[in-house]
Amino acid sequence: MNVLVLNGPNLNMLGIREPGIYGTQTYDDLEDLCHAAGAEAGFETVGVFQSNHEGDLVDAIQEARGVYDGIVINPAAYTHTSIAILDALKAVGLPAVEVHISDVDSREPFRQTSYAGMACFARVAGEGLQGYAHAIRMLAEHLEA
Ligand code: CA2
Repeated sequence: MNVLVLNGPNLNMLGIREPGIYGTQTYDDLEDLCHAAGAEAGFETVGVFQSNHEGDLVDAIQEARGVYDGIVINPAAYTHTSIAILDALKAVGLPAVEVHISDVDSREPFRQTSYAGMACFARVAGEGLQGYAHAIRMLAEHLEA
């Protein structure tokens, strides 16, 4: 089993700004956490990719087909705007889990619409970086069922 973890715009700034919302750990810490959680959950390959560009995320989703068994995705701000990412997730048809570091439902109203979430079988939000480990475990359980 192979999992791809995708991260959207500005998540490379983790640990640098807004620690009150996103914590003090860095993007490198997040990559390490995903590799460890993926191995622990039984994934052979854990791909981790971040981009600030919508099209690059769409490309990564398309290229996951035939390579990965599922996707964990934090589209960041594109969560709330990107029909292109929703369409790409639907097009590849891979099981996907949406993850957010913050509790998006308790923030501004514009964060309460999730297009990408419409193509995901589960969502984890408000658990900080550990939410990625939770999402990876959920994907593993889904694939094993
Ligand atoms: O809570 C999440 O994971 C979000 O996906 C993060 C996005 C935000 O637009 C979503 O509504 C919720 C923002 C990511 C920006 O990350 C930063 C990290 C450190 C400093 C500044 C931004």
